[in-house]
Amino acid sequence: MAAKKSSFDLDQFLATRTEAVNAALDKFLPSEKTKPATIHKAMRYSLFAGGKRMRPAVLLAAAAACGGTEAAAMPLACAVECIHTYSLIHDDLPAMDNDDFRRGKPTNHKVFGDGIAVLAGDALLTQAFEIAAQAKGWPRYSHKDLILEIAQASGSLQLVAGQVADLEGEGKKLSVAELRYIHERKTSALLCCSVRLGGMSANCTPAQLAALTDFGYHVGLAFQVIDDILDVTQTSEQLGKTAGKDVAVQKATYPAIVGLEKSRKIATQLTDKAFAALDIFKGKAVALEALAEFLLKRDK
Ligand code: GRG
Repeated sequence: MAAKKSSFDLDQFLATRTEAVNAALDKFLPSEKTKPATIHKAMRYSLFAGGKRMRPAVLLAAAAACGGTEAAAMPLACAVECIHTYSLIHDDLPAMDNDDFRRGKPTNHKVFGDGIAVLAGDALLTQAFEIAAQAKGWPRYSHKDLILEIAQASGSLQLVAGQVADLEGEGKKLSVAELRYIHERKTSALLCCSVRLGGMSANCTPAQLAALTDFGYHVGLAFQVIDDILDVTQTSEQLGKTAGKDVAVQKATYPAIVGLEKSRKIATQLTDKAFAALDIFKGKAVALEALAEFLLKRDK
């Protein structure tokens, strides 16, 4: 299945939310001229390099599904994008994936050098918590809950754990279960955290939070399966990053383990599970639904 026909204007949603997130990030971050200028230039270089802003988008869409406001959700949307950008800068370093292109531009370390790129990632990670601390607390979710949510998703049990397993898995034949472990942590954890934070910013009910968790988990897994497929089927120009890298470094991926056709089927099944999780919103989660479909059908 995985085709929910709705009249929701996702292009308009993404364009307006991306503009709003960019404007908010611009306000939260020190200007390029703030001393030491090099680090602020490097942080802004990757942050404003043209990412798809999917984590802020799902966060804002989850807030809307729970009747929240964009203003309340915005600091959290900016925080998750800072964490995501930090992870990409570090992922691209010579000591990790050693990539030259990201978001259609030379990678951070190619422009600023390895040392500044490490520091730009570190500073964005820290910046995320500074921004999140500026979100207001809600009756059901205190500042402590919000900070814990972000710290746990990006720490050594989730995002970093996924990256460790990914690095250690290179050149090895992994099982589907081992690959799932990597995807849950490397990709799904931060996407799921984003969706949950959107709900929390709207003071969502525990039942809504459980549904958002279910949605975020499955959309996050589908996102990485599609990412693996695109690595094989698209060009570097289309992706804005080096295509075919997974095969080159013998990375375990769904296409490598189960083939392209089965991988597409798995991504569709995961997206269907994500759609099913939204039933309790009774039509109020149209933006989330449209995003899940968009992520499944994306070509970059
Ligand atoms: C702690 C040294 C240190 C490093 C951490 C955790 C980590 C580095 C890296 C993991 C990052 C990673 C590559 C995760 C995979 C998730 C993924 C598919 C990212 C691409 O996301 P998109 O397509 O990118 O949303 P854009 O550029 O559009 O934002």
